[in-house]
Amino acid sequence: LKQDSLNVDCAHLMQNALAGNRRALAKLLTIVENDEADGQIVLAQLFSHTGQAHIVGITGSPGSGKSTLVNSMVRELRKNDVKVAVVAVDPTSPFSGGALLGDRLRMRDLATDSGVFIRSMASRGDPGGVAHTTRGVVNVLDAVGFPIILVETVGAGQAQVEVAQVTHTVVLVEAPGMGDDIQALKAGMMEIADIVVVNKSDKPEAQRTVQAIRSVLMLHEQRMADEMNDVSPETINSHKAWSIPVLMTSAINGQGIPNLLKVMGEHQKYLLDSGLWQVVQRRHVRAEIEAWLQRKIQAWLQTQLGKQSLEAAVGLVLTGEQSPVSAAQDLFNKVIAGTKKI
Ligand SMILES: Nc1nc2c(ncn2[C@@H]2O[C@H](COP(=O)(O)OP(=O)(O)OP(=O)(O)O)[C@@H](O)[C@H]2O)c(=O)[nH]1
Ligand SMILES: [Mg+2]
Repeated sequence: LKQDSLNVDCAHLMQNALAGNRRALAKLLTIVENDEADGQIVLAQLFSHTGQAHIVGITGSPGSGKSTLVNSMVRELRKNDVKVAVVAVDPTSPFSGGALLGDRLRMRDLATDSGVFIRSMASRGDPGGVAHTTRGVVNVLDAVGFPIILVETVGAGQAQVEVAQVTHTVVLVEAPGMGDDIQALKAGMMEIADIVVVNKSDKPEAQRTVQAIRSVLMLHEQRMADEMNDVSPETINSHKAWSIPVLMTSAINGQGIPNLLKVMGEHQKYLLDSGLWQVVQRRHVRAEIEAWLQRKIQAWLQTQLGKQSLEAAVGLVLTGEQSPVSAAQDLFNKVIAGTKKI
């Protein structure tokens, strides 16, 4: 990826985006999302500017109030003059189109605020998963200087869990009533949560939900203790494990939002002080390299194989001469042997 191989338009977009131009930023993100050759060069060139932002995932049960909460958080951050970017990920459900539109309307008065940038992302069956495309978008937003990036998952699905592969801090949002059978918690969401929020605390059952979640959490406290094993002793300044706080918010009237932001800041500080920040960064970079490698190998394999040899193998399987696994092994051997046109 040569520096000068970026076309002139793209280089201008990048300069303008780095200078704070929002339209240029939006166009740049489209290039990165579409994953064309230019997108890869943009990411390569911007990478040295990344690593500054606190990236926070907002995930949890559908309808628990994530979007309302994000809206409320953005307002509070802007009151304190903190710039913030929001990425809404994976609107694949047939309902989320409407939900997203609703989100946009709610955020309408924020659209003219140059300290806020909101981006909705469609999942497009990326072989590297939702996380891969999201990471590209987040990296660009980090590079252009947003100190906080909120990554909101929409509805239920894989994006909920994958958000942890892109973020430093995961906020799991639950709502009263939903917590009674604590489905989300059982489905492993607790494994990725750093902060649990019981939203809609204006509802009377909220306190009971908080209690139910606290008791489930006791069983998961081991997680951070295990994670500490990945950190070399000399980088650990504090051995105190993070104990997952359960907070109450009412996103519709802004209650508990300043406290949530405060606790997010405390989690960031905890990661930095304990050396876990580097562990997380390392994990992100490793996942990113792996995703690119996977994609490049897949593309290379396709050019090596060609459509005909694959179809020929299908034919052999259908006539009973080979099994799928032996056909795959044969193709693999031929590719490895360096056969150009099989
Ligand atoms: N009573 C009450 N209602 C809330 C609160 N926060 C959100 N809601 C309502 O809950 C509903 C769902 O809110 P959303 O913010 O769209 O929830 P979401 O989690 O983003 O939903 P999906 O994106 O579809 O998963 C809306 O009708 C909100 O007005 C709250 O604090 N209290
Ligand atoms: Mg939403």
